[in-house]
Order: sequence, then structure tokens, then C-alpha cells
Amino acid sequence: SSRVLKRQCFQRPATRVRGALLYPDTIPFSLIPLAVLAESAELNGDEGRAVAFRRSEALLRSLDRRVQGVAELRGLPCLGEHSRRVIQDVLDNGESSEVEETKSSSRYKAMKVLTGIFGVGVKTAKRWFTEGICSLAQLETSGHTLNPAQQAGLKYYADLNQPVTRDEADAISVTVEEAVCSVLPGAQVTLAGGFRRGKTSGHDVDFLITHPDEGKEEGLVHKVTACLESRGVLLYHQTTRNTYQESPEGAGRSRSNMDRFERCFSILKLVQEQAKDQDPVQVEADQTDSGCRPWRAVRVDLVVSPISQFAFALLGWTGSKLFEREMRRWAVHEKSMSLSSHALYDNNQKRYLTASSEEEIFAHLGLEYVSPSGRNA
Ligand code: DGT
Ligand code: MG
Repeated sequence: SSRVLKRQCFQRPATRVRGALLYPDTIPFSLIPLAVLAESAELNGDEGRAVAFRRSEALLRSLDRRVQGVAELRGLPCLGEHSRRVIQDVLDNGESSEVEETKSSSRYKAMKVLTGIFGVGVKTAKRWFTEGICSLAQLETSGHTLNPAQQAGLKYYADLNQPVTRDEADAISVTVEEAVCSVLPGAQVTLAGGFRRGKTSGHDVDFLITHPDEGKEEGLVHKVTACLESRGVLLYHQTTRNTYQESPEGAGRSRSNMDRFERCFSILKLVQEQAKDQDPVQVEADQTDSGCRPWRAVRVDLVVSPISQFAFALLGWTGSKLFEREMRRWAVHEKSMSLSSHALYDNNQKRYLTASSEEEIFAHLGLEYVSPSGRNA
């Protein structure tokens, strides 16, 4: 029956904690400045510096009390000299002069605008900025040829820079689940990323797809995108095939953060509730005016994992990025193991350790289980 099919297909996370651990009241304003410095370092391509600020920010966020003076931070890890200086400045003056200067610098502002275009990374944005391009209007008249991702990014710029709400993510889930189940009955769709961690908004919606019979999931992304296209909701997509099978050795142990699943970066059309009953002709006419059209564009990532790697994929795609990074560091330095979104390799035993749940992966690593809502580092 369709209800059984639905139950098989619609695998939801067990718990949904909304907004847990996200900037609780006990945390002072000193957090935001550190996030600005982290972002600025990222926009400069300085990954090491960015991670240092992200760590400091995460540490402050994890404290269960409001910090009144830097002396209280003595002995805490992850707080470098620079971060302490910024916190001191904020506590003394209400703001950090370095952060205020960063925020008002033309470079920071331009890099934020340009990297805000889907498909534009730091390297491209930097190149454009050195050519004097600081705004979308300047980019449009610059004569640069944009690739298909960047063209879509520019076309839907406003929508894609407007956070996706939990309700919108749920509506997108229904669309994706329907498409997946219609092309592969029995497939399981799991909402991953920030929404699985209980965040109430996000920059995209991440889905992990698998099937209990290993092998059935192969090539699924193409069928799903064809289905979404036939339903008129696929605005842009770029798929990559699974390359893990070709050389699994090394992938589990690779230092690269990118995984090798079959995957689709897409932009979907989300029709707003009140517009669903409208005359289709009218809806089409409204689309010419992006300001008042009855739908919005949403970035959606579809990742397809074989069931044997699903626990690793789920852990990897739930995030946060910093949490994943710290877990992988722990694996290497404390356990001599290599963790990826595909596998866990024990360098001492020289073998892969299997897991069919996230709990088992934490156990292999000698760590206490942390539920998704506790991973908002
Ligand atoms: P946001 O910005 O609200 O969407 O926040 P998140 O936490 O959903 O971040 P997102 O969507 O960029 O990524 C979700 C998680 O998936 C993140 O913790 C890291 C992981 N992830 C994203 N892209 C890749 C990738 O290419 N390879 C691997 N291994 N993991 C990735
Ligand atoms: Mg996300």
C-alpha cells in the first residue's frame, strides 16, 4: 500500500531539536566578531587562520556562562593570542576595532557579494576583485563568460542568499521524497546537514539517499533529476558520478575533505503554499517578475550512498564542518584511524572497520555518542 511505501521511503531523523545550542542567551556578543574574522580569513583563502577563529568561536559558544573578563578564559584550549585580544577589545569597548575595520573594508564587502554567487569560489572572486569588480552590476557588464552554475547563481542571487526556513526544507523534503520513491520504491531519503542538527534555517537543504539492497542505488541521481525536471521543479543541476569504487583504497585514508559519492548540486523551485491553487497560466506570467513570483529558488544537494557506507555518509553529511574536522583529527591523532564519509580505516590493524550506525562509529573511535543537535560546533 502507499502508506507502507511511504514509511519505507520517508526515513526521518529520530529527533528534531529546533535551534538547540545555537547562540544561547548565556553567550556574549563576542562570538559574532570572531565569526567575522573567520569568514574574512576564509575569503582570503587562509584556511588555517579561519579554522583557528572558528575553534575559538565554537569554544565560547560551548560555555554555559557569560564571559565578563578574559581572565575567566585562562586555561581554556582553542583560544589563541589573537582571539583573546579580540575578546578583550569587545569586553572593554563593546566592539573590536579590527572587526569593525574588516567589516567596512571594500575587499571584505566585495568578496562577500561575489562569493555569495552560487558557483563562485574564493579564487574566482579574488581575480574579479583585483580587476575592480565589486558588485553584481559590475560583473554583469564586465564581459566575463560565466559557467552554467554561475549563470544560475546570478539569476537566482536574491533567493539563494535568503536563508531557507525549516518549513521550506520540509516542503522540499516532500518533493524530493516523492521523486525518489517514484523512481526507486523502497529507497530511503534522510534530511542531513544543518537541519538534521536542529538548525531552524540554512543556506541549502542536504539529502542523503540510499536503498537497503546494495547496488540498487547506482545511477539513481539521474533518474531523480529526470523526474524533478518532468515535474517542472528543476531549475539547475550538476551531477557527479560515484568514483569511490574505482579506487577505494586511499579514499578512506585520503586527507581530502571531498567525498566521492554520486551527487547532484541543484537548484529547485519551491512553490509557495498559497500559490499552489492558482491558475497555471497566471503562475507562468508571474514568473517574469522575480520580485512577486509565487515560488522561490532553493539550493538542494542530493547525495547517494550505498547502504554499507550509509552510517559514514550520514555522519559526514550531518556536520557541522568544524565538528567533522575535529572528529577526523581525533581519529588520526588519538586512534591512528582515518575517518571519511565513506569508511573508517584502522592504520594499526590495517583494515577497514564496518559500522551500520553513527553510534558504532563513535564507539570505534572511543568516543561517547553525540546526537546531531550536539554537533553544532
Ligand atoms: P548550512 O550552511 O546551513 O547549509 O549548513 P550545513 O551544516 O548544512 O553545511 P553544508 O550544507 O555546507 O554541508 C553539510 C555537511 O556536509 C557539512 O557538515 C559538511 C558536509 N559536506 C558538504 N560538502 C561536502 C563535500 O563535498 N564532501 C564532504 N565529505 N562533506 C561535505
Ligand atoms: Mg546545508
